[in-house]
Amino acid sequence: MPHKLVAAVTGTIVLSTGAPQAYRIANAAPTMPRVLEEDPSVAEARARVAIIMGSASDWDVMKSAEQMLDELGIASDARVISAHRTPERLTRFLATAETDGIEVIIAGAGMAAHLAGVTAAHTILPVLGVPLPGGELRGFDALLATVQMPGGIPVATFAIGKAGAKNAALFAAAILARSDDAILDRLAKFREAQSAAVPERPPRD
Ligand code: AIR
Repeated sequence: MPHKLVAAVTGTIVLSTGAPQAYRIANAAPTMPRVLEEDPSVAEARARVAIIMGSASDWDVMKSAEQMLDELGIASDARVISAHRTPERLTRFLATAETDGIEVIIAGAGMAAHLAGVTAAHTILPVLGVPLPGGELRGFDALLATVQMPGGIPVATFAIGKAGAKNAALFAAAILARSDDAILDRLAKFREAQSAAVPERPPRD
């Protein structure tokens, strides 16, 4: 059954840093083209999910999280924050994240990936860790660094790379959907569309 497009909007939000950030709500059906139109009425919308990553070089993978959240109509805020190279930026961000309206943090890093763990140490917001294939070990190092948290400070750890970034976004949506029926509805539609897009039989030449 074909899926209806859900109307989409775009606008601008000002985050706590004062930096304007693009804000999009797209259709929930992933196979459908997006419909975007200006709607100043959403200008007050604030990011509910933060996407942080250890390096700008991680963006090619971590943008999969932003894209998935966009498809589900969830505003997000993406930042480069390194637990090692910019530790003060991390503590500054975490000091106000919750009061700024952030409800879930997705943290992606490669190599000695301490970002998700250190983030979880500073907040009781749910932290979703995405190990990234940035180094010689192609993400196995980051996977172990992210998943092997000592008891008491949890990080929900996802697959290495783009699949992990996408699933972290879906998991963030599932968390928000517990208290947001609109997101619950879009998540259900996403699952439906995903199932409908799987062919019954393999392609033959
Ligand atoms: N990284 C940056 N600071 C701490 C860590 N673990 C990670 C980044 C990236 C990798 O180191 O998340 O995946 C390589 O970063 P770069 O900037 O050298 O490309």
